[in-house]
This record gives sequence, structure tokens and C-alpha cells, in this order.
Amino acid sequence: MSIVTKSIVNADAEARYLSPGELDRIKSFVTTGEKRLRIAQALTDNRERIVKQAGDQLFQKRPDVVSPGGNAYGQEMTATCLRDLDYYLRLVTYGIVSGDVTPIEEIGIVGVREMYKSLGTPIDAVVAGVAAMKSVATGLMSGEDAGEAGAYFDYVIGAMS
Ligand SMILES: CCC1=C(C)/C(=C/C2=NC(=C\c3[nH]c(/C=C4\NC(=O)[C@H](C)[C@H]4CC)c(C)c3CCC(=O)O)/C(CCC(=O)O)=C2C)NC1=O
Repeated sequence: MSIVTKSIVNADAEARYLSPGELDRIKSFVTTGEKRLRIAQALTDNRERIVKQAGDQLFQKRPDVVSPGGNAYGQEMTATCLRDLDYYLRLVTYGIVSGDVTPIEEIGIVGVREMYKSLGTPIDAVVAGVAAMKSVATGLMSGEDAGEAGAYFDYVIGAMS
């Protein structure tokens, strides 16, 4: 839910007007809109490059995951691993557009430990992959945009660590 919808639901539950604090938060959401959309567009336009370069960095750092016995060993499993990185990049764009980590949390974080555990996927290596995406992605942006985008990658990293 966006901050706008959330504020309205809360205010209407008490049959009241939006409070000054709620209006302030909505104002900040609106005034940062252009920047957040620009960042989401940059990530969307560069998604293939970001995922590919981050994957290369991850497999260099963690050769074990693509070695025999590794969870991402073999063409098909490596492709599935890169697909997961792409999923998280997509979720990061959802967070950035909505100015809120809730969509990332609901789609990609709740239950993620149990999921990767049952798949035998080392979650610390997924975290390293997301960190590599952060580094590649923010490297394509101005400092201000990199700071904003970085916070959403950091949310994923923190929630999985
Ligand atoms: C949008 C929300 C969403 C997420 C996050 C998601 C993740 C997800 N990753 C999966 C598998 C997988 N995920 C990986 C990923 C990796 N293995 C490694 O060693 C690396 C560290 C890592 C890549 C960074 C691999 C290799 C599999 C296949 C495992 C298997 O089939 O044994 C699966 C099992 C089903 C399938 O293969 O598609 C799910 C559900 N699915 C979703 O719908």
C-alpha cells in the first residue's frame, strides 16, 4: 500500500481529516516522486547488465556455488540463480516507486529463509549477489540517486542477513 492509501485508510478509520504529519509524509512522497521514478527507470533499463555483472562478481567471490555440488551448479541452476537476482532487482524497483519497502517485504522477504533453507541455497551467497547488484546499479547513477537506490538494496541485504 502506498503512503497515500495507508494514510487515508488510517484517517478514515477514525473519521478524521489527514493530520499535519500525514500531509507532510505525503508531501515528501510527492516531491521525491520524479527522482524515484528516474531511479526505477534506470534500474529497469539496465536490468540485464546489472544482473549479469552482479552474477559474474558473485561467482568469482563464491566459486563454490557454481562448482560441482554447489546449489547453482550447471547451466540451468545458474540461470535460476540469476533469475532470483533479477526477481530481487524487480522488487527493489517496486519499493522505489512506492517509496516504501513493504512490497519488497511482502513479495520477497517473508518466509525467504525457510525457502532457501529447503532449497539448499546458501542465503549468504544470495545476500552477496544482492550486494553486487547494489554496487553495479549505484555505479550507474549520480550520488544522490545512488543514495536513494542503495537504501532499498540495503533493506533486502539487512532483511536476509
Ligand atoms: C519474486 C519472489 C520469488 C523469489 C525470491 C523466488 C525464489 C525462488 N528461487 C528458487 C530456486 C533457486 N534459487 C537459486 C538461487 C541461487 N543458488 C545459489 O547457490 C545462489 C547463491 C543463488 C543465486 C543468487 C537456485 C539455484 C534455485 C534452484 C534450486 C533447485 O532447483 O534445486 C525457487 C524454487 C522454485 C524455482 O526453481 O523456481 C524459488 C521459489 N521465487 C519467487 O517467486
